[in-house]
Amino acid sequence: MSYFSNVNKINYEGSKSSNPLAFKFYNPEEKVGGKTMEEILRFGVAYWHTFTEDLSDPFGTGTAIRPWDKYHGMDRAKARVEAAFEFFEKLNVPYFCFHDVDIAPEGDTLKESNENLDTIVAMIKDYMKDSKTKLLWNTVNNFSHPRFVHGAGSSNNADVFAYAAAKVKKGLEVGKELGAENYVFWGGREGYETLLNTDMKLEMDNLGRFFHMAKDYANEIGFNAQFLIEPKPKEPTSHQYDFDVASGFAFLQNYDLQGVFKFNIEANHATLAGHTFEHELHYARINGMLGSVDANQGHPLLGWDTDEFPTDLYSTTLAMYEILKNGGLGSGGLNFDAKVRRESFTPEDLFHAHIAGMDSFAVGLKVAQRLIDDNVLDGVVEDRYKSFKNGIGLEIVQGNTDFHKLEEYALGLTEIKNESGKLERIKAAINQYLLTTFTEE
Ligand code: XUL
Ligand code: CO
Repeated sequence: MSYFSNVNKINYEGSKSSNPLAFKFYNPEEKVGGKTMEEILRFGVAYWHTFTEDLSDPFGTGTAIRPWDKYHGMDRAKARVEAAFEFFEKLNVPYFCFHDVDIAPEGDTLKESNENLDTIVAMIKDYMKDSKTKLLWNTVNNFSHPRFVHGAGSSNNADVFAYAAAKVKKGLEVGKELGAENYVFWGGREGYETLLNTDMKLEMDNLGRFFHMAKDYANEIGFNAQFLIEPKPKEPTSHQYDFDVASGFAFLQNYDLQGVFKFNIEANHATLAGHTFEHELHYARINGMLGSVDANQGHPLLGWDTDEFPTDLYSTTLAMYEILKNGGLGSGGLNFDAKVRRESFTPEDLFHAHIAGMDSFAVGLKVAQRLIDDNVLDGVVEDRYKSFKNGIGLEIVQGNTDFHKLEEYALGLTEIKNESGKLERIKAAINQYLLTTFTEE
């Protein structure tokens, strides 16, 4: 049975192709800076947005036409697995990601939910034997069900804390069973609405305990995946505990978890926090904490998590710049935590959307590699900070000075000369690289 019978395998046809079902820029075998695009970009499909999502919004019901929706319950879950592996194969993606409830429906009891999961996980494992597509990461949904109304690991209700722990325990077992390369914790409802009824210290201490127990259990069962925290500033709660990389990093240091986690950075979460995507990637990178990426983009005019497919080439370029400077993503990848718009409801739109995202990151990769090869941004930065290369600047960075010496030096200064930051010149250079990288080929 085929779920995407109108679509053949998506091939690279080059920038002149007018075939909507072909890659124009993503050529998996093409080498960029010594590695293939496939090795660097490590694209992943998000199961929830592609196979579970119905495209409903707060004002309207779902519009998605999905051939597997003619089934119900476990039959639909099984049909989704069949559709998913057909999709992975046709799109030629190396990875996928899921939450527990994306792949298998919850039962009436935890035991029944676990049994449903076992059935679907066994089926996925079977499909993975004949597929090149591997599990980038899995996670559990500890936020949708009404039991998580007050949070999970930060709930005021100890029974819910226990239930959430049991779900993560199962999630770690599933990750091990399917060879997940990472395991993700997104805060979900780990945050609060108002301090008027919240013991923030207890909630954060409990979250710290939760993560330690999760790592202990992963070690116990020999599940070596990289643990990732995915920051998000708001939505669903107004104050999420892992607001951004900086606050997440402080949390990890506070609770002695720095060596256990890296960050999974999502573009739309970065912009919701009032940062750029590249700011979050950079903050994680300079602290050795950049683990993986949820590739999407927010709508510039809307203030919520719109999870659009990434098509902004300026953003993918600056993101790929950070990723290349990081030496790649290690066990991480670029997971499309992105959904087609409500009006893009056909099964083919799922291909168009992923092709757009993959091509956009392929462009970003090639432009970023050229910016690095030609030392465009590094040269600018090096020049801008040259005052710390010798004289008093070198003494400051070497720790050889103090306020007495600095005052003495400052008193001797007759003139302070600053130089231009050359911002417009730099932006023009990036535009030049963006526009010429492909026309010159
Ligand atoms: C929510 C979000 C999640 C995580 C995984 O905004 O990004 O889908 O990626 O739980
Ligand atoms: Co995400």
